[in-house]
Amino acid sequence: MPIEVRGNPRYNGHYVKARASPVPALSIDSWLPRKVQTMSDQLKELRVSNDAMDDPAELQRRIADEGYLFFKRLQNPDKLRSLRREMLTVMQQGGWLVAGTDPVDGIANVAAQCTEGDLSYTDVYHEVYKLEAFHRSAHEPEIMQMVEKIMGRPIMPHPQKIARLWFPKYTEHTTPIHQDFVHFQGNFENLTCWAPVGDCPIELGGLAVLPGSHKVDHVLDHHFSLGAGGLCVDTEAEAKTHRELDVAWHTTNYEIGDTLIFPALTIHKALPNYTEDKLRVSLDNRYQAVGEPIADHMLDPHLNLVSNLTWEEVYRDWKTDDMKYYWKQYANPVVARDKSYAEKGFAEAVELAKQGDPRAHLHLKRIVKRDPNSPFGRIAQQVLAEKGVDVAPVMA
Ligand SMILES: O=C(O)CCC(=O)C(=O)O
Ligand SMILES: [Fe+2]
Repeated sequence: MPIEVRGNPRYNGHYVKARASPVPALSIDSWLPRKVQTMSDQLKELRVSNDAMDDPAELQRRIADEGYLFFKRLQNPDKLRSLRREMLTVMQQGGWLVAGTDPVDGIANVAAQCTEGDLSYTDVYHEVYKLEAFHRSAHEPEIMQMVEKIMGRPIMPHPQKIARLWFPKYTEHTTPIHQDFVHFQGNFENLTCWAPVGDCPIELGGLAVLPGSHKVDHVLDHHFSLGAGGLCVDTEAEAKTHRELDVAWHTTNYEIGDTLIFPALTIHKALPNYTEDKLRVSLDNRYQAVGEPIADHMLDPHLNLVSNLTWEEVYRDWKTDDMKYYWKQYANPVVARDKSYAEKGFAEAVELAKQGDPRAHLHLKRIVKRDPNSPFGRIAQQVLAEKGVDVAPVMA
């Protein structure tokens, strides 16, 4: 089978080999590239911590040492299955699934491909975002209790919940290597809980972490990336000075209910969705100790700057009130978002676009399409015009 390396490895943040399809069901071993060149090319199994579930001291020791905790079936598979049906039904109504298929199978209409930053993504995502069950899922006792054991003090979920709805055969938009702090901020102790809503074998593109990478103990340089979030760490370059980064990526064939928990400095990425036609659906929510600072944007619905969405719109059809504005009962200091990470990424995209980089062109086109009159949108229009790049269509 031919193997090709896609894109500019310095900026795409994956260093993965695109595979010819169809992709068979894979074990971790069979996913190893034919020629293993560096540790970063290897995939190993996540350590399962179910044995320590009732031992907070051991949980705290492990996460301090390894930078993540992984639990099999931490969450109730039946509740997640029902959430999956609700979410995918909305996606089918939005035209993202092949008409007439069972929504739970998540069979993507590949022609509808889009990602975060596209208006067509938020058109459907924000309908999913209105589901009461989606928000409630982040507050289930099994997660809340686990996060509280790990943090050792009262916690709260961030108001901004996140789902990722990732199309197949769209691998250059895969979430690149990053630390969550650049996106969510607040404080380094915040925890991310990532969980697929449905089984997520490796070829569907689950999350992978670099164990121990949080020990770099600071926010690494992030660069422009076309992938979700738009920012990526060059781990190969960083590993020259940070030996703790010269380790293998750890991931697994996730099953429904499995949950990965990690702090804001742990380096992680998603694997590409190499399936023929399956949407990957997952949740990533953040938790913080009550009383710690929270960045202002985490009080808003996700991607509300791409398309305006208010909590009132989110709540419109909810059957209960107990979860509405729940965070207002906590006195967490609110801090302004540090926009420097996003600004640096944009400046790099502009430089690359001037050099003719097609990924940067695509990124700038997206910005122009969604917000032509914003400061970034105006610069993007100017750079694309100088390069003679047609702003439409956005899709490559
Ligand atoms: O699911 C993804 O693709 C990205 C998730 C992520 O980066 C996170 O959970 O922090
Ligand atoms: Fe992340």
